Amino acid sequence: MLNVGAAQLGPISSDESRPAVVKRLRSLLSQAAGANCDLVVFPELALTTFFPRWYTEDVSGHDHYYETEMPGPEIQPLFDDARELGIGFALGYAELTGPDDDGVRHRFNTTILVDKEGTTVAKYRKVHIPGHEDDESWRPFQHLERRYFEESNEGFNVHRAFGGIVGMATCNDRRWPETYREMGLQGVELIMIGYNTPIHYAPDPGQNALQGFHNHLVMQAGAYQNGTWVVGVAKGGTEEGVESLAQSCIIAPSGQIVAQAATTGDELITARCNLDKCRDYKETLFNFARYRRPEVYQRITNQKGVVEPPPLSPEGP
Ligand code: CDT
Repeated sequence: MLNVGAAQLGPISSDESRPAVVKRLRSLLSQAAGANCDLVVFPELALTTFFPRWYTEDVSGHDHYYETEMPGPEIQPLFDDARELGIGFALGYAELTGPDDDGVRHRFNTTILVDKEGTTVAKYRKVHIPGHEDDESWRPFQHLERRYFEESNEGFNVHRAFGGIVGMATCNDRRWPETYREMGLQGVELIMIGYNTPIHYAPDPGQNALQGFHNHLVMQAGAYQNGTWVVGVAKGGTEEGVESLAQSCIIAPSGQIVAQAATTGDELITARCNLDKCRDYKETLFNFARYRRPEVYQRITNQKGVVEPPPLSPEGP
C-alpha cells in the first residue's frame, strides 16, 4: 500500500522567485504529510514558468530558468522537509549540466525522485520533446521545447523504491504507448508523469476541445495495458496569458481514475494505491510472457516514420 499525492500547481509567473515557488511546494508537501502520504508527485518544470513559450535568439537567454545543481540552496528546504516529514517526492525542473569531456553543457527537461530520507534515488530526462526549434511567429505563443531541451537517450528506466517498482515520464511522453510498454516490460507498478499542456494547439486547433479527453485517454490506456498505477500531475491554469490543462489524476491498473483535481490551481489529491492490484492485469490479460509476440513487432524499433504499402498499379493486381 502506497499513499500517493498528486500535487497540482497553478500558474507560475515569469517573475516568481524560486523561494516563492518552493514555499508553494512545501505547503503542498506538508498537506500531503497531513494526509499520511508516502510520496508526492509535482508537475513538469515545477520550479519556473513554462519558459519555452518565449523565443530567445541565443539559447542561453533562458539559462536563469535552469538548475545547475539539485538541490541548490533555494531548493534545499524542500529536501529538508521531505526528510523531516518522512515523505518522498518527484520533482520536474529544467537541468543545465556541467561541461562534458568536450566542454559542452547540456539542457534537459528532468524529473528526480527523492526518497523519505531526502536523498535523490533516480533521475529521468524527457525522451519525447514536442514542439519546434525555431521562432514561429504565426503562433499566438511558442512551444520551443525542441530549442531549449535535448532529447534524452537514456530511455525509461524503473527503480525499486517506495516498496515497489516505479518509473517516471514527462508530459508529451504520456502520449506515446512505447513509454508505458518500456516500463511495463520491467514490471513497473507506478508511473509518475508531470505535464504542462496548453489548451490551444496551434498546428490543429480542432484538438483544443479534446485536450482533457486525450490527456485521460492516453494515461488510462497506458495504465490498463501495462497493469500499473499512473499519477498524472499538471501545472494548470492561465500562466502568462496561456491557458493550460489541469485535471490531474491518479489512475488504477484497471484504467479507472480514482482521484481527480477539481480546480486549476495548487491542489493536492491523494489515493491509496495497492501495488498488488497490478497483478490482476499483469498475470491475466496482460501476461506479457505468455501472450506478447515481439517477433511480429519489429517495425516498432526498426522503423521511425510511416512506410505505406506501394500504390495500387493502374492495371490492377
Ligand atoms: N510540455 C509538453 O510536453 N507539452 C505537450 C504539448 C504538446 S503541443 C506542442 C504535451 O504533450 O502536452
